[in-house]
Amino acid sequence: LVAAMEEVEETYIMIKPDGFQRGLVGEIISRFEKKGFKLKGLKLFQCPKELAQEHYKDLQSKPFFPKLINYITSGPVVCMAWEGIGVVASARKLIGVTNPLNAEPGTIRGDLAVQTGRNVVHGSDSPENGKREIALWFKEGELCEWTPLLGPWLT
Ligand code: RTP
Repeated sequence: LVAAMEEVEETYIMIKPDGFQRGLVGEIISRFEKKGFKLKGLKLFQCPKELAQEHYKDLQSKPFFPKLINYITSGPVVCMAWEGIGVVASARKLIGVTNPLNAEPGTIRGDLAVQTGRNVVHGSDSPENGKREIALWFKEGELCEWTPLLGPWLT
């Protein structure tokens, strides 16, 4: 378990349309930057319906699926790829649980959101889904491989 937690991983983080419209982009990115994770991809993007459906395909039988697709495609999202040791689970902790009313203060959803259907940010739930989602949302050439010049704490 300890070894698994020390793996370098990638996760797909997305600021949803409500987070973007509310002007929370800087605040949300800051939390991942300050934690010490490494940003490898970043873009503002109007998501087509087909992509939203593919991203959330595991939820397609849920009653809220059509609403979820309308929500995610209602305006621009901010797509991000983050890398780091244990970044998948750590990002989920930083984000907080799905229902913002149950999310701990100090988490993004706990501090900044109220409704499950407007919970401002997405984070991959496993390293496999991190890879899958980054490949789904980013094209080749949109990700940046870079070496930190400031010190080893960023690697
Ligand atoms: P996400 O994938 O967005 O990071 O969210 P999550 O893992 O915390 O939650 P998940 O169960 O995968 O649900 C995905 C998103 O669907 C919306 N949702 N609405 N009952 C509802 O109306 C409902 N349940 C889920 C939320 O936006 C949730 O983040």
